[in-house]
Amino acid sequence: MAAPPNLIAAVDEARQWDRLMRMAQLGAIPGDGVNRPCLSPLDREARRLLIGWARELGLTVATDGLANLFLRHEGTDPDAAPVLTGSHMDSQPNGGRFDGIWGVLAGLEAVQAIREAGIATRRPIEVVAWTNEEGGRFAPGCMGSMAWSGFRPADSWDSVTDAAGTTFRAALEEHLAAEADLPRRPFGTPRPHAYVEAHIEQGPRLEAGGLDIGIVTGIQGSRWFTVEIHGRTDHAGTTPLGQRKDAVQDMLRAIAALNALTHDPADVLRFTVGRVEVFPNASNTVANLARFSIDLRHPDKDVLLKRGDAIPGVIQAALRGCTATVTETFHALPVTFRPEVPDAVERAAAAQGLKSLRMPSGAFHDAQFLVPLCPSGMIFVPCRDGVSHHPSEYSSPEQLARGTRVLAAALVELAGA
Ligand code: HGY
Ligand code: MN
Ligand code: MN
Ligand code: MN
Repeated sequence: MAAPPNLIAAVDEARQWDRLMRMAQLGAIPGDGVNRPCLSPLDREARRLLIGWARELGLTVATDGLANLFLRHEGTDPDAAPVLTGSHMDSQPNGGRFDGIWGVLAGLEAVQAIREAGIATRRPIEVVAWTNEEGGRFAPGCMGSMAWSGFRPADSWDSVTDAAGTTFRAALEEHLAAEADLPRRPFGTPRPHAYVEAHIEQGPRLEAGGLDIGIVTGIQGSRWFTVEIHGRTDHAGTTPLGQRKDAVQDMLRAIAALNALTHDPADVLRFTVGRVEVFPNASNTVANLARFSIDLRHPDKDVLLKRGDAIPGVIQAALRGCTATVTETFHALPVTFRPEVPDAVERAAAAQGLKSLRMPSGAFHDAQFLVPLCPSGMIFVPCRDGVSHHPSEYSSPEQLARGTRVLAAALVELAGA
C-alpha cells in the first residue's frame, strides 16, 4: 500500500538528525561515542529531553514499574489496540550514537510526520523506550521488555548489582521516584495490535549489498552465563605451582575448553567472553576468584540448548584445583516474525522505491519478547562497515530518514488510516 505522498515528505531528515545529535551529547565519550547507562542521571536527562519533545507534539506520556516509557499519539478510536514502535535509550559502556536511540527517535519522527501530514489513524500509535536493553550496567539486557511482556517476573533482577555495587532494584526505585510525576501503567497494557522496531543493522550486509532497508524476519537465540572460578589467594613468589588453586589459570583452561566446544567453521555458533574480573587483581598475588561472562548465540534452538547446556560440564572438567559456579542470566530462544509486519515493511519499502532484503537479526532486540503478544517486526538501516557497540558506529542522515519513512508508512498501514 503506497503511503500518502505528503507523509513521506513530512518526515524531516534534518529534524531527526538534530534530535539524534542532541541526544548524543548526553553521555558523549571521545570518538563520537556515547556511554549512557540505564537508570542513571544521564538516562533521566535523556528521557526528560524526549518527554519534552513528545509533549510539544501533543503526545501523552506514561511509564510503568520497570520505567519503560510510553509516548502516545491518539487514534480516532481510543479504545483500539495501539500499534507500538520504539527501541531503547540506554547504550553500551563504549557505545555509539545510534544503537537503540534511533529507533525511539524514528518513532517520534514518524508520529510527528503522521500528525503534520494530517493523517488520522484509527488505532493509537505509541512510541516506547524499553528499560535496559543492553545489559551494560545491569545484566542481562531486555529487562524492561521481558517484564512488560510477562516473559520474566518484574522482580527477577532486584539483587543484580552494577560495578559500583548498586542493586538494580535500588537504581530502579531511585529512578521511579525521580519520575513520580509520570502516570504509571500496569505491565502489558494496553496490549498492542502490532510492534515495529527500527534499528541500525549492526552488521555489514546492507551496506555491502548496496541496500537501503533490512526487512527483519526473526532474531537468533541468545544465552548469557556468569562463571565464577573459586581458588585460593597465595603469594606469587613463594607458593609452589603444584600447591596453587589459581583462579586465573583455571579460567584460561575453562575458556580454552569452551572454545573447543564452540569451534564452528561456519561461524554460526557465536561464543563471546566479553567481561572478565579478577580478585584481588594484584600482580604479585595468585587470584582466588575469576568471574567471566559468556554470550552464546545461534539461530537454531536445539543447537543453542545443546551447546549451552554442555557449558557447566566442560568447565568443571577443565579445572585443576579450583571450583566453579555457572549461572545462566539470560535465555532468549530464536524467534521468527509472523508475516504481517515484515510484509507491511516490504510494501512500504517497495512503494518508496527502496532496495530491501529479508534478513534475520544477529543482535537480540526487545522485539524478541513482543512476538508472543502480537505481530512484530523490525526495520534495519545500513551502518558504516557494520560496526556497532563502538563509538565509530554511524548511519547517515539520509539512511536514517529512509528508515523512518518506511516506518511511518508501515505504522499508517498497521494503524489503519
Ligand atoms: O547484544 C545485543 O545483541 C544487543 O545489541 N544489545
Ligand atoms: Mn540495540
Ligand atoms: Mn546494542
Ligand atoms: Mn535492540
